Amino acid sequence: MHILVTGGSGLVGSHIKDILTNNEKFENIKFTFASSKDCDLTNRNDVLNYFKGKNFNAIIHLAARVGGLYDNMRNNVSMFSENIKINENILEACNLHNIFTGIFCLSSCIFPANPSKFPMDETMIHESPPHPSNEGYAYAKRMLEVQCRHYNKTFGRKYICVVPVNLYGEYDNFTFGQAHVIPELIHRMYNFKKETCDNELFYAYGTGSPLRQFLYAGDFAKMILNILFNYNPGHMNLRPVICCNDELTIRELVYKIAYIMEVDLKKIHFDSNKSDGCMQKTVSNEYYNSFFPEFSFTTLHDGLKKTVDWFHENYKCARK
Ligand code: NAP
Ligand code: GFB
Repeated sequence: MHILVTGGSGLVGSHIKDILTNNEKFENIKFTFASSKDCDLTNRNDVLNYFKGKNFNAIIHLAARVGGLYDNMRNNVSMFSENIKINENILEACNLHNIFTGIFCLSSCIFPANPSKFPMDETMIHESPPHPSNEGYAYAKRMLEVQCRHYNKTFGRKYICVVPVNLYGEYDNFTFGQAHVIPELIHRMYNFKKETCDNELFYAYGTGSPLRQFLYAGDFAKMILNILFNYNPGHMNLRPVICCNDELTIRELVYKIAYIMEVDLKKIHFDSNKSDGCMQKTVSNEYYNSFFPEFSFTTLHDGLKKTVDWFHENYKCARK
């Protein structure tokens, strides 16, 4: 079996690589981890040429133009354009090469901004418009769900959409202005501790009131492999599978990270002039749990500690 992992150099792809390293369960399976250096997935001809002769049997499609709230607010055009091209090119190539099985990534931020109920479940993705801050990314990902559903129906494929909440972990993107909340706070607090004098204050963005669920990327990587190798949709339709963990406010998150990084909590303030984004996007893990009830999640404290330690140890090579 030969599996293509697009987005192989990113946060989730790197965690999948870690799981596979020295893991005899997968020793008879070939994995190809591709990044934009191997093929620009927005370019249809590049993609069709890349697939030629590779004999991929399955795909874990992670590649995407990804960013935090503020990156999305500034770049809705490229978020839509790049992601819609990437997904269309990948699906065309997969179908052309008769790749029967695939895992495709959506995100909990594509759900309705004002849903009929919380927690949201996988049947609600298209219920009403997503949050305006990330319309570009959200609609591109919603089309991925539509495309997968119709490839399954028309060509008998097993393309499964997985829907993680906010992900974080080692190998994340810590770049100011692009990063999601956890890596950006870690990077900002790292600099704050290094560069400021005693009476300076640290400003987290927004009011701190929004609720978020966070999933350690190492857990998500395990979930993807579980679904790819152990999920039997023969018993159920190929509904998207939501992968989530506990929920907390941004304020609670900021204090957790500050505690781990030994930043004085009294110095922490919130800049309410900066957007909060979506106030709540709570989703339910029920469907995933019905398949894998024994799955145990990494606690947020342990996941944050691993990420902070990794950032300190890999500061030179981290994406920042
Ligand atoms: P990431 O760390 O930003 O990595 C993105 C990956 O996509 C990189 O390997 C990148 O390659 C590749 N890529 C981007 N544009 C490309 C292009 N034009 N051609 C080829 N490859 C390209 O992303 P991630 O956090 O691992 O996300 C993985 C998946 O999870 C994505 O589909 C994302 O939408 C989804 N997701 C992420 C989060 C989150 O909080 N991170 C939450 C929900 C869903 P280079 O390294 O060469 O640029
Ligand atoms: O992860 P994040 O940037 O994106 O989180 P979303 C933004 C939330 O964290 C907002 C607060 O409520 C911000 O006010 N926050 C506080 C900060 N301090 C900071 C900081 O230093 N940096 C950042 N970035 N936020 C994204 C979607 O929404 O969710 C994407 O826009 C993506 O499309 C991602 O899917 C998973 O969770 O708001």
